[in-house]
Amino acid sequence: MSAEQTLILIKPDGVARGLTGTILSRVEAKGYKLVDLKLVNATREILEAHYAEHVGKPFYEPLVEFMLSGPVAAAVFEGERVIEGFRSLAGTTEPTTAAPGTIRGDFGRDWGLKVQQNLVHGSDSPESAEKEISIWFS
Ligand code: IDP
Ligand code: MG
Repeated sequence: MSAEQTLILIKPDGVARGLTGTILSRVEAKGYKLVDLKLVNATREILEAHYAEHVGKPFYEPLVEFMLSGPVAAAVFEGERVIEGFRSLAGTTEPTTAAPGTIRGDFGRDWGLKVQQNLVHGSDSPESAEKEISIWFS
């Protein structure tokens, strides 16, 4: 059986703020292995597939617009329990209350927008990871 993989995105706020290297470095320093990496200008088609579970929620359209607002760094990392491990490094969804020491807790805040700009995405299950890796790296 091959090692677990996860899809990590550095969202447009993270790339625009010059935090791409800092964020990737935290994931590498934790010990996970970088296996693929690229800068992407997402399309609506990619985002509709990636965020299908959120269609119809009040933040869905603002989320898609935000993700189209600039380049995204997409990465695949690998290692035992990397899905859970990266979500722990990222912190909770709301950056205001995400724990200090996490990526969202250290670098994120609420900007009073309809969507939380929280720097990173990480797959939440092996099924999501497989689907998301094929969406971003097909
Ligand atoms: P996650 O990124 O922590 O897994 P999800 O619930 O999958 O969170 O939501 C996807 C993204 O949508 C979040 O990262 C955040 O940018 C945005 N989002 C989620 N819930 C809300 C909300 O209640 N208000 C505004 N934006 C939200
Ligand atoms: Mg999610």
